[in-house]
Amino acid sequence: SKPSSVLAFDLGASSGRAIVGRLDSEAGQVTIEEIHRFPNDPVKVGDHLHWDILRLFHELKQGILQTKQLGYTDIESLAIDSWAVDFGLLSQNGELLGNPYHYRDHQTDHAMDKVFALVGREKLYAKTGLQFLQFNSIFQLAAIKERNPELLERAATLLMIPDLLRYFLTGEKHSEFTNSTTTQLLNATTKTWDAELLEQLELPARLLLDPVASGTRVGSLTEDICTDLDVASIPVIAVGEHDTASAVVAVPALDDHFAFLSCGTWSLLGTETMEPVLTEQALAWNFTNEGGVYGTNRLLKNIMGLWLIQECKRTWDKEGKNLSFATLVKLAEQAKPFQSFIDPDDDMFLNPQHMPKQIQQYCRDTQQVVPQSEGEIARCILESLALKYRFVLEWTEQLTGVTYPGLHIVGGGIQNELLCQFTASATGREVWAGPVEGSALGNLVVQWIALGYIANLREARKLIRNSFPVKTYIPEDAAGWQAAYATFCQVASRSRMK
Ligand code: LFR
Repeated sequence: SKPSSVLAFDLGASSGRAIVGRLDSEAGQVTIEEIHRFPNDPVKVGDHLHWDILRLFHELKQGILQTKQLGYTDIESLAIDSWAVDFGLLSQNGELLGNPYHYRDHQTDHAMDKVFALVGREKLYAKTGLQFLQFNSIFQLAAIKERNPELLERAATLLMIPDLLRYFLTGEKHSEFTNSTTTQLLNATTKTWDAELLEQLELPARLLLDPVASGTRVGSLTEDICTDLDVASIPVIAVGEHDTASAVVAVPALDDHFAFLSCGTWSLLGTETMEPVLTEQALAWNFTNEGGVYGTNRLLKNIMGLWLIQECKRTWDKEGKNLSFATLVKLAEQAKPFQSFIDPDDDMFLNPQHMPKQIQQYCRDTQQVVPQSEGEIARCILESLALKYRFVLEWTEQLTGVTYPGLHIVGGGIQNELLCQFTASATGREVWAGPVEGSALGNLVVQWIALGYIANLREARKLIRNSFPVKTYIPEDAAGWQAAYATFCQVASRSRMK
């Protein structure tokens, strides 16, 4: 039988890409080709930070066009995944009301406490199982309700970012399940919108559509788009539209129990379970339970991730330094080890004006050596991330009672080999790095499951394992990293490790 081709759009917080996957079922092999890559620059206007959603839609159409121009005329379906929690609001007649807010917008800086006063922290966790992050959709909605109530009054429908783009492509409105779980409005037990919660927060229930399961066909390209791009209509599938859900689909694990790190702008570290873990300990450690595809649950914590270094680079670029990521990593490698550490997840790093100064401030506040050069700052970030990975990995083990012999890392972050090596050394375990296109691959294989080419999740992971390289990193300098970990924990507890 001839190979099957499908198209994945994977949108990250700094760039997006269109990737065609080809599945040769007989050979048990997948190959991928990147068709189109585009920046995703947020736009600040007035006091607020927004996504440039119409530009993203334009880029999706460019991706479809490129696919055709490269000679792929046999695309069987397409699907979108993106970061979570953000959404657009539609009017009664289906038009977009305003530009979606960026989850790093400061409108939610004080929103959590107000919601806790109305609902209660424990109650909210018991219902939703979601970690408290100030940007969860629930807090964004509470902030909008307070600041800009007319917007909510006019809104008829809420669609998460991939739901919204999919609606622009197909004209159909659907909420996809995995991404719905990141709103903190979905009940983790019943898997339906929590009516009581909506009532307590006086949020209109009409906004929310019953979630469809990941792996459902949800329309096809509109006639208008087909005419415009001169392509035949393509079926559209709702995959695990939360990029982290798709990334974990692509973890090439053969075991039922495994630890993963999805490494990109964010670092998401945890494990897959069959049920949400809603214990007191999970609440105290602020672990999340996010919905996965095919009945799976992701027990994990968000770690600030490569954002720290991306933001430093952006600041240095503005100052005219123009250092590539590769150069920064090289400078970090040459810098002196174990000088100073940060807790990557301190609130002060969520969206500061000037990341390098913010990191120096943290070191000053905690009476450490203050890193000066770009290399010293980059080293401080990478070592601190690796140490935080150990911390969260050990908490994950305590919650599940499972010992993980190694850590799978997927996503663009594995291109940073220094970080992979630091992670192996800090955790004292093997690191298995690959594949690099985690989310896009997870997106592709769920399309093939939906189309009937792959039997299930387990088979999909086997296929990925057979098709893409995995690089192993072995721990080094156990004593040095053990001492560093002790210092890191001390420093971070001084600033209330989160
Ligand atoms: C990763 C991610 C995380 C989510 C954060 C914000 O790209 O989707 O899972 O917590 O972005 O949406």
